[in-house]
Amino acid sequence: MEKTFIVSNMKEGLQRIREELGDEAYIIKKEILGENDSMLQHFSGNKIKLTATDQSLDDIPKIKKKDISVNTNSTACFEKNDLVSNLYSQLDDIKNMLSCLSGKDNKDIESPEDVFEFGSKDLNNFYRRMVENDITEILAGKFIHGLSKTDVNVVPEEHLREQLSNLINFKDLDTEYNVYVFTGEAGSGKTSTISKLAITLKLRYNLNILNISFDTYKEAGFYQLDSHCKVVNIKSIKVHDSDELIKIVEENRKIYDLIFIDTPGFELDEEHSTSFIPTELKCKKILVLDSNGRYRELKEKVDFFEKIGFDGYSFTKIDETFSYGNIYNILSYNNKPLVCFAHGQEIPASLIKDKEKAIDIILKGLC
Ligand SMILES: Nc1nc2c(ncn2[C@@H]2O[C@H](COP(=O)(O)OP(=O)(O)O)[C@@H](O)[C@H]2O)c(=O)[nH]1
Ligand SMILES: [Mg+2]
Repeated sequence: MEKTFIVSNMKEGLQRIREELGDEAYIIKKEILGENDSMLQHFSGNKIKLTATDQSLDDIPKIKKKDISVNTNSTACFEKNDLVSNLYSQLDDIKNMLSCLSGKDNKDIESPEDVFEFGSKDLNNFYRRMVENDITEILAGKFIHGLSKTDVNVVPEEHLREQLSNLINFKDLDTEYNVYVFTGEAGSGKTSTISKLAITLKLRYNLNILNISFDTYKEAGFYQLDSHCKVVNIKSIKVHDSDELIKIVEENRKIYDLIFIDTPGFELDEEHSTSFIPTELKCKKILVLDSNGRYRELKEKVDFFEKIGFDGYSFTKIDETFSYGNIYNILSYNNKPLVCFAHGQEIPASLIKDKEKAIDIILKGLC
């Protein structure tokens, strides 16, 4: 038999149910009478409507056994089960309320699994690995979407290798344009990179290289450059202002295969830094970026040096970074190529000038 009771509280309800339906009775429905059911009203003494039955458990399809595995002899447990299910429904209300407040319908919030649940498990896992290695969710998502659109048999690592291959261009630097300015923040590794690069190219291709130090802030910068490079007969000279720089470059442009120009370490808050390299100087500019740091910070640096304009990146301190994803993020940010990178303090050994080796190192850090 099923019966409805209108009571003031659960204690009264349980007592009446036991009296009328016996000790084996169960509550199958509970409603708080009044306005909408809210937590506040639950505790404010509104009337409660209880529907109970003395049928056996197996005959009650709506109620899961585990939810009401106690009988009315145990009043405390009876109330607890009821309260728990009530709390769950209150939690649902709160969740809905919060999503309304945030202006989003729950259904619109997609987790990575939802986005790619139509793809393979491998793709999902690869996406996660990319994100765990600090590749932005947007770029990782684009990558996986691109992959799922192309060929189902493409291995994600290979696709990433191909993409990196398009983002890295080490060749340009060796030949075509022969005046290179290295710019970047103080301590990013400009002077070390020039030393490594000049010595490597001299030893590997016997190129005729001139270094010009335009580091008017740090006297030691010139000696740092000169002391390493003179060992392999690379000349380094120091200039003191833009006019002298332009004069020396023009005098030597045709004599040397390559001219590398070292600059002072700019600070991002120094607006004058952006006009430091004379615009009339025909050169290519390499932004030297310390690969440590968060993507947002790196992007800020890139935006700052974009005011001067630059043609490619040299990442340094790869040996100290845990965040290889940022290299991918930055290279994808404005599609400027990576022209070389350094993974240690050793001069010249820690410079990577071999494209495949560079890709191997980045992939290893990412996958
Ligand atoms: N671990 C590590 N240290 C580096 C790397 N490149 C440069 N450094 C160190 O970073 C510091 C600043 O380098 P420096 O070339 O003087 O930077 P600059 O101020 O931009 O010219 C020095 O102590 C370098 O030895 C690198 O790839 N890895
Ligand atoms: Mg320096």
